[in-house]
Amino acid sequence: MKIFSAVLLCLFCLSLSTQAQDITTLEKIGPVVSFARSDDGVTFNCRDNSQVQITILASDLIRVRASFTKPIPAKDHSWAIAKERWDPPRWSLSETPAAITLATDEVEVVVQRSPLLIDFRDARTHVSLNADEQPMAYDAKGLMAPMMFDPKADKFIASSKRLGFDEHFYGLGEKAARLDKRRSFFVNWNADTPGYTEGKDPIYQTIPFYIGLQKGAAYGIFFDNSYRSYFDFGRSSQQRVWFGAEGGEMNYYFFYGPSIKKILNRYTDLTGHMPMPPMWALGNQQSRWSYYPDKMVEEVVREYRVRDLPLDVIHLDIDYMQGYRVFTFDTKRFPDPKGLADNLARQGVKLISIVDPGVKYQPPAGNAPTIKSAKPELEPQDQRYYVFDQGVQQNYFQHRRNGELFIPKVWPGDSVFVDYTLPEARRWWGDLHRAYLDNGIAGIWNDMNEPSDFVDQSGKNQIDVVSFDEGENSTHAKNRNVFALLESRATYEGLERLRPNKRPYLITRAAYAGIQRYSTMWTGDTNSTWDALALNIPMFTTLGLSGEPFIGSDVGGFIGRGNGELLVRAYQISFLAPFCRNHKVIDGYDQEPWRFGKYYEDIIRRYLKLRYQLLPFLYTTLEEAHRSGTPLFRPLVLNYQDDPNTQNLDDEFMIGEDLLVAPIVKPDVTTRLVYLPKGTWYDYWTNKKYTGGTTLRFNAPLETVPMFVRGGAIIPLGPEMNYVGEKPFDPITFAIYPDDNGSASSTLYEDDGASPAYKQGAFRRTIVSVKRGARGYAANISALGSYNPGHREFSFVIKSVTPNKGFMIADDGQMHQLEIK
Ligand code: MIG
Repeated sequence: MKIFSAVLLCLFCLSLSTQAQDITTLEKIGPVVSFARSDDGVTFNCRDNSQVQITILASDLIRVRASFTKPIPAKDHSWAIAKERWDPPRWSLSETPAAITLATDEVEVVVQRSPLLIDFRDARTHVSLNADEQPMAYDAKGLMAPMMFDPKADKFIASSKRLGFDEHFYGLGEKAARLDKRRSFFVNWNADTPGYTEGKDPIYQTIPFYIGLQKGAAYGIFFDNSYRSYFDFGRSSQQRVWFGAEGGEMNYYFFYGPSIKKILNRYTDLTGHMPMPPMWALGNQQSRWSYYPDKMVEEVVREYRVRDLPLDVIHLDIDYMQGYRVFTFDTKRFPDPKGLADNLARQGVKLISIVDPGVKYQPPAGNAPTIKSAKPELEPQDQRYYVFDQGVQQNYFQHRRNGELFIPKVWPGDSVFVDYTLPEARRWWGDLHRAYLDNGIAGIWNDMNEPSDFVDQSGKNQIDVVSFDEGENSTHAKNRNVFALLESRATYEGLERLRPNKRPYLITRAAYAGIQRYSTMWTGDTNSTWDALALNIPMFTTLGLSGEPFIGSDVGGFIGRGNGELLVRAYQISFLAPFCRNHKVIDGYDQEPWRFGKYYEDIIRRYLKLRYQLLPFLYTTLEEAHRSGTPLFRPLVLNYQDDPNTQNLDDEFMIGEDLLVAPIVKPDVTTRLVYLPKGTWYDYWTNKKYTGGTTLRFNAPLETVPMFVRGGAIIPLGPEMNYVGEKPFDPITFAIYPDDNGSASSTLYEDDGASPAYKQGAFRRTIVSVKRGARGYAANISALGSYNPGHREFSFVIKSVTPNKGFMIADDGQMHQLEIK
């Protein structure tokens, strides 16, 4: 009997979950009965009173909105969108009895009337790029209710696309998954998932944006919906890709490439460009849960300096606070935070502090007087906690539907969360950061902002939590996934207001699309295992393909005990990641670079030093990410999308266009196969030339990560240094790797590295190109932009197995033509 009911139960569960994902059972949108044209698109009226709106934002960017059995609402708001007004390009409308077609110079949107099916085609070839497999659908009968977070909040909606036989999928932000998402299924629901392993889903972030690639042509889809969302890239059917959400609008943007870079560029225009962080953010960082008291922080920094290891940043994790009260310092552990910061600054090191969203729930004790101090963060808070007091007085904290204060449990115990959808609450939260800036803190690290809740990590404890949401007073079914985005926004805007001449630097764990406007990110609580290390590569490249260029992972892994070999191999990936920070859990074995002995430390030092030498190259590549959305840390498919060998290649990566790295992600391995795309490649260590388009075996003893430079590239390098600002970038060495015609070129981007003046053109872009002639190499140098980097020497070295002397000139920002013999 018991067994029988268990079997029954299992069958029931099975049918529930398969049914839950079977979107073919949903109600389909009705056929088109009429349509109306406007300046920038067409609104279709359907037989079931549904409406579909197709808006042309640019010739390669089309928006689709659908509203089921009712008109499209007038309200149109998204926290993700940075650019709302677009100048519609030229486009035309035509119709046949069967279909209505909107055509730009690049894309044709063919809307079949009955059933209503949308087909995006290349306007020149008329080849279909992405076509509906069934009409857009909604859950009229509540079939999806059993799997929904809050079936009362709204109705499930879905869009279904034909799956190409050789179609590949990239993106979706932070996923514990491989690069090519073909035949996989994902859920987006920001979740605190310590120790996640490959396949764990969802984890911390929601970026409902993906790129499809078939036969070298790419398109993108951004499903801008913050409800819990689903993406099925042909997992449950060989015909179908679908995406859906547990409420909100069917609202997506279609991007046409055909290049992935062009899609990322548009996606970045739409959801925002990453601002340049201060240059020191590219320096090496060290963290621990938690370094305290102040003496311990100083000791770690001293150790770095004594050992001649580069370091720019050290982090203060949650134990710097008074009983986990954000915007306070525990003055027993840190009696003089400003003094500590000044002391570290003299050694070239910045302090970053963690800030969690959970504000300790602390009604004032008795009639304790309010703290009257210009620096309440340094006063005892045990009777009254100024942040809680202010938030309650101004009604900035979230409430439950029944009007009660929402009291989740996080590090301070009973806590409250700010309603960041309220503009004045965001301003207040941002302004509170004075408490950090006044005490010498240089950057803010936002953790726990899924938001994590110890009562229940699924979010069920938050089901009736209401946010203002522009007057909608909606619940967490809609708002959970944008909580971190809005917290980051509040923080970023606060730092900008408080210190207008410095670039804010934020790090976040959770996110929604658009996060890059405010914050950089790291991949949360990884394990100190080889499997977790291997995941670094597809996770970093995937984040880059999802509009998040400034990324990294706890170097060496967060949870568990690492070892010297693992740590070295981890640095051999992260020394080129924008965010390079070693971090460790509270009860983990120490993991600073020297902890496993001199042999490992010496190798790590070499890679950290190389990172600093590569700063001119990394910074130039980062600026490209800022400007164009093309990330620094790239999968090969981004640079070689026509090469089918790169479609699922995710144990190699590239930095920018020019550097290819093939790390070792297994213990005891000292050789590996490396795929080199077509062209000429130079082994970075030996300058030996290889012809690409093939897979070759290379040696990779622990000292060596296989690394290659593209023939035709010039890599700008600076002097060795132990922190940003220790020395000027003088000389700059242009390492020249000629292609088979003897040509090479590159750009060097420079600005002041600290202020927002670059936004007004205060940068210098130096363009160097080299060509082999009869008498040697001729170099052309020219420069653009108003920034004056001061005097420095330019040195040129032609890379080859036979050493050459190269030569040097003084850079005066003028045009030069030189000969290198
Ligand atoms: O519940 O602040 O991911 O980096 O050290 C754990 C303590 C809270 C999780 C973060 C981790 C950080 C830790 N935090």
